[in-house]
Amino acid sequence: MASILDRITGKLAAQERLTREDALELYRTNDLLRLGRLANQVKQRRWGNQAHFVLNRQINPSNVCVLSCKFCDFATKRGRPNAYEMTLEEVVSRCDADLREVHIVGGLHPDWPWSYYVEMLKAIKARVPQVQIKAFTAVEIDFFSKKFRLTVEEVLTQLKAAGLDALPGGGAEVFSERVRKALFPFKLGAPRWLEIHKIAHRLGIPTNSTLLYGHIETHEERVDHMLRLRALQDETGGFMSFIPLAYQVGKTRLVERQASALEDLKTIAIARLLLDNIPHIKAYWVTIGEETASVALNFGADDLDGTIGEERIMHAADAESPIRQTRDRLIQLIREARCVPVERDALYNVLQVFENGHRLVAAD
Ligand code: V47
Repeated sequence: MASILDRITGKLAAQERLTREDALELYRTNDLLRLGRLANQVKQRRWGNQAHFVLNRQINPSNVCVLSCKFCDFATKRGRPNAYEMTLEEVVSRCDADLREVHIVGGLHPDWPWSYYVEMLKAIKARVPQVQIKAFTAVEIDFFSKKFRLTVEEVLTQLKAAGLDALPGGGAEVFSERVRKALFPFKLGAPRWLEIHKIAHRLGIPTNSTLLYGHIETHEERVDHMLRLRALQDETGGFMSFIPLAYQVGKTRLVERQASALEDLKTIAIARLLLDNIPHIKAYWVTIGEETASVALNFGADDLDGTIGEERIMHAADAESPIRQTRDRLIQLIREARCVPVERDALYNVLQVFENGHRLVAAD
């Protein structure tokens, strides 16, 4: 009898779409290397040997949040010793001219006015006009809409006019009502997260997508999550990338230990095979570590994210990756994976290709 991997090989050759059952069977396979090879073939067809990275910096303006999600070590309440709030000047001062992307996400702050967010984007664009701004998850957009009595369209239109280039993929967690009720009952659910991304796509704002895995979710819930993203992408085509985020145990300790490298690689490979309409699969080194991220470049991933600069959400949960990662280190990791480093911007425009130690292509 043909193995699942024989069957999937046939399906890929015939350009047939993978089903829910296919993906679940792939999670059950022990043949990790053959699964990785299949996913890598799909990656190669799209991107050849190239692997992307971006010079970026994360800015988390405040960890004060009205929510208390059970997986999150980052959020806190005002007045607690670890609470912090950045002024606009503090946010803007972190935007260096050599960056290509700033990635801004924060807690749902109970008191900040709408003008704080709009002025933040305007001030960043005034200081570093060439830096693209990827800011505010669907959770924040939903919060702004309710708090400031604006429609989602109005929120996004005003942010876009102020300088927003893209939305990050955070806040999706797992699209399972069971998991939502158990871990983040006061956070928006799947229909609203998907609706906000759909509106963003309609307004010409590209977005990313994520999955938080390695806690109490099942393989079925992971696969269903990916299939809902695939269905929306069929409608809009607005997702740039999918980023599986490995849950960091930290102090929330929903499980004893982080998902294994084997689970990380399987999830990345299955995502590449199932999400046939999402261009990029990101191996986010902050959560899975540099080594697994580098291996993942031969298991379906084509992107390592970026230099990050200063990341607080995962590091609040004790992520072990070093907090600063230089461009040279990313290039080295990509080369060790026998891939060609490609520097991109937030929207995946190619800026430079580093072939054989040399820069080959420079964008205008
Ligand atoms: O939504 C929170 C997750 C997300 C933990 O769009 C945790 O390019 C693991 O979405 N362990 C925010 N994950 C980060 C995010 C992201 C990261 C990198 C790139 C992009 C992109 C988006 O972080 C949250 C939540 O799902 N998160 N706590 C934790 N303990």
